[in-house]
Amino acid sequence: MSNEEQPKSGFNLFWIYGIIFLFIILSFLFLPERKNGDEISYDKFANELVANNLVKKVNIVNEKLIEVFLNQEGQKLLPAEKKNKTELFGSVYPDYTFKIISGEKFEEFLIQKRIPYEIVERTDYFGSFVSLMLPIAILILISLFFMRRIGASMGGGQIFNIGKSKATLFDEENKINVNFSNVAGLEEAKQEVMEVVEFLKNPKKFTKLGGKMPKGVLLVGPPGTGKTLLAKAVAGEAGVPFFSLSGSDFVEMFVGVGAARVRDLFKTAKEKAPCIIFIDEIDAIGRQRGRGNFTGGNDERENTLNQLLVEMDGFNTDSGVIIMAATNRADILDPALLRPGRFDRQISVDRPELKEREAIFKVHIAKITVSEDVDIAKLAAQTPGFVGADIANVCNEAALIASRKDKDKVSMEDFMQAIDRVLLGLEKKSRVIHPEEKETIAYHEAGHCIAGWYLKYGSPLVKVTIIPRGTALGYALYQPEERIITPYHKLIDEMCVSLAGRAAEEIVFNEISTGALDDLQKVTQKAYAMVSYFGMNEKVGNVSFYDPHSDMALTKPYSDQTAKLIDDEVRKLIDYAYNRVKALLIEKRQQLETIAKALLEKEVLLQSDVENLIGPRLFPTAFAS
Ligand code: NHX
Ligand code: ZN
Repeated sequence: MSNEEQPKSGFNLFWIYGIIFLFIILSFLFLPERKNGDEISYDKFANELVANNLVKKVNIVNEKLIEVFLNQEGQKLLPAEKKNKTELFGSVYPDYTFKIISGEKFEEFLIQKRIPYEIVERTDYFGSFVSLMLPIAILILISLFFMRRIGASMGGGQIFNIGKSKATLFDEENKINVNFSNVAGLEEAKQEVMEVVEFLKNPKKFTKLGGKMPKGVLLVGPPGTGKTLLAKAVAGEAGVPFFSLSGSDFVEMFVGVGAARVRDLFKTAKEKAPCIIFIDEIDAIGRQRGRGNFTGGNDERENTLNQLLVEMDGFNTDSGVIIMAATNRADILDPALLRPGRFDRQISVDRPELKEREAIFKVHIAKITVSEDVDIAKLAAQTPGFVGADIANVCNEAALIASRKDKDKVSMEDFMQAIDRVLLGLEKKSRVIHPEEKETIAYHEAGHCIAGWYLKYGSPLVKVTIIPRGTALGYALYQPEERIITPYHKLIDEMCVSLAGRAAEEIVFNEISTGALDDLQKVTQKAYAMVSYFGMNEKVGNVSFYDPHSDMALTKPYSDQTAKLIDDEVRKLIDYAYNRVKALLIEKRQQLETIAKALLEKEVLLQSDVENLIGPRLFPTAFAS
């Protein structure tokens, strides 16, 4: 209950400050006026009061304010409610006041009229107090406001929590209900982390013989492959507390906070041992020190990293704390993190392969109602390159698509649509496209289709369509092969296929368009990779300038001549591919027309439709899944 009261009291305090502040302002505005008599004009003073001899005396206050005290004659003329109100706390209040510009001139006037006067120097204690306190009060309020904001952003109402770690703790009360049976596909990774589970369950078995267990396990793999899930499953299997946080949680705008949080995290973890600390996205703090640090403003991150290294050195292996961390780029991590005694185990969590995708599909499909026609093997084959998160997304989309159609089961067709959706974005059937543009699009896509069909290393076509989807107005979808290395000739053929859209536009309309942007980007990237990464150019030679650390734009690891050579060779390569595919399309003009016309008519052509239109593909598809 106490943690419920805390923010409340802070809230009240805030309001009390606000009320005091408001009170000061209000009293500043209203109190002085009540003390003084009604304000009159100089004209009334001179022509009515003085002329009729009603003034007893006046005070000249600070040379700018005149306080008028009436004699008994004058008092009689006052309205009833103003009479005899002059005594309050022993002080005499004036009946009238008015302001003047020059005290001296006025004195002359008074002497001339024989009116007694008194020169009063009055310090406005209240006013000066307010003008002194006002800026201070504003400052206090502003800082209070910001501190509350910062405090809130750190999950607590208090500023003092700033050095506390932000880890979420899963333990007996806040249970993890994930174990290895929930993790599909990552068979090898599971095997490796099993060792960690064994250790956490029974540390003595391993330390008895003097062996040391890993302190840190680094899970490396692309986003969405299930690194967090795997770490959770380890904790779930071992039945130990699990601290989960992200590398960016350490990073704050205040100096020293990151390091303090690391210290706090390890202190709390040791109290809960045996346990697992899981740091997601560790690259946020673990990036190599002293690199790309032009501004010099990254000291705070380095301090945090240093503290992490110190803490990992500091506790011995049988303290029972195991750190797991996840990153999608192990190559940019500071080497110090990967030394023995720190993250000395690396487990790669790769994109799932065919069989693994099948297993992942099985896990997700178990949660939805599917019809009998759903072929999990085919789904897995249709989704190369998908990670666990993508597959989860596909299954969810499929269920949503089926519900939208008021079906009671999710069918294979829904899954296929969901795959397109996840791969390419929303279909935009309602987009209005001019018939002339539609024709350009059809020939562009037909070009891609024909090139892939007649080039030896083209990938098998899945479908070609001119229905816009996502950012694309049309697309030819290929079945990527499950290959690990790519031969030179396949890269060339792929470039030709990408350039075929533009080539078709040029051949048919003798005009090119902006639509080829994506295709050209792909081709340029591929060509530069071939020449400067993969040593696939004779003149540049068998060299690779591949460096995952550097941002190429700033530090080119080669001379200007080499840069020029690379640029020239890339151009030659792209020109070659373009001319080659152009020649091919001219040769296959007949088939190009057939496909384009069919596309304009039917909008979508599947592989079988293309086969019926222009005959089967001559080359066997290698690596078909
Ligand atoms: C556009 N997109 O954004 C339209 C919607 C050649 C039939 N203008 O290669 O969709 O044209 O094989 C600024 C200027 C993207 C931003 C021009 C963003 C051009 C896809 C390219 C099909 N299929 N291209 C393809 C496609 C396009 C694009 C742009 C831009 C088209 C082509 C985009
Ligand atoms: Zn294209």
